[in-house]
Amino acid sequence: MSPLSPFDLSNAERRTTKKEPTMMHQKIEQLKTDFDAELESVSNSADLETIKVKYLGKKGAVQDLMKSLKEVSAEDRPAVGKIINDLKEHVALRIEEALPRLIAREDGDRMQQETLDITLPGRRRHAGRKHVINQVLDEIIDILVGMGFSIQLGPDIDSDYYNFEALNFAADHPARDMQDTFYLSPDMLLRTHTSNVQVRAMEAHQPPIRIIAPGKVYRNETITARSHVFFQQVEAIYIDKGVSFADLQITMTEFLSKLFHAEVETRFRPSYFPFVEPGMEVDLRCLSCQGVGCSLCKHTGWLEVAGAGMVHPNVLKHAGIDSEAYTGFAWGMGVERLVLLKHGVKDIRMFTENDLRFLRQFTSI
Ligand code: 2NL
Repeated sequence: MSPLSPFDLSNAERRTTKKEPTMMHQKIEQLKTDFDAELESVSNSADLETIKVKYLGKKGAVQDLMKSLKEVSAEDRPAVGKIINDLKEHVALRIEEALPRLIAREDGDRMQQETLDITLPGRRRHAGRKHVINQVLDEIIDILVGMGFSIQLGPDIDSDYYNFEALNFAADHPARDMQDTFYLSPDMLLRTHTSNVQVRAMEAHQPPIRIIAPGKVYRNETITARSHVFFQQVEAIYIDKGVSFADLQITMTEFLSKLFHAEVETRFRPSYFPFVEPGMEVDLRCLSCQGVGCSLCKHTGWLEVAGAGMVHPNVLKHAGIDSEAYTGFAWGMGVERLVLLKHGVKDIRMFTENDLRFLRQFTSI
């Protein structure tokens, strides 16, 4: 483009009103210097955003320059326009570079202040599960309910009458002794078996009666690997016309086969309990050695699993049931003992020590 002629008045006139390119250059240069200085001192991403708006916004400094471009002579306009565009690009690029740097610094600052270390690996939450005693107890209940028994519950604290008297315990029976029973008062005690539940059931209903009484029982004994001061018991009672000892044997054997998922062999050994006549200890052919002899069965070939017998006529009479018309069988078994056998646990104390390493070995069913 030819330089303006001094004689071209209209052009000369225009020149006086138009901005000098050098003036624009200076202005652009100044803006760039200001921007660089401001960017240098910016310390957070919020301030950076303010700067961005100030320079690149619709009403920002760069846009102002663009607007004033129309005051530059047509011949200088493209060159000046390019410089403004270069400035715009420079500003945009520097802001783009600065942003991740500032964010990283802010994150770093926050990490310094945080007492919570989010880089630590998470802690696994363990879902609770049923205690192994309750797992087996529930299995026992399911089997017996399936065989026609219904569940009955009663008090842990009961009177001498329901725990002993109604069950044909002689006044001087050793189980009444302070050594075996936790007395709360001369008449009240912690039940030593769940037979107190059965007594109430017999008082309340005439036969046929076919119930099980699961629950905690308490005995004042020395705590060892095989006995504890409290344990879970499941008692069963079946009273009707013509209930026989054979019914007891077959019901018990069927129940144990279901519990141990095998065809078990049982043995009924005469024993004494005041509330039954005859009384029996029920043995199970050793699950571990099948009777050959091992440490589990102490080389006897048999495992003791329950006490049982035919309900004593005195017990029936006490509860108001005609002992001439009706007979019944009953049994009582300790749940812990069955769990020892089912899972090969060596020490009954493990069940109440709440050692999660022990308890977690038994997955819920
Ligand atoms: C044992 C022995 C047994 C019973 C419990 C019973 C209940 C009533 C009448 C007659 Cl109401 N008998 N229960 C019978 C024999 C044995 O338990 O050593 N259990 C852990």
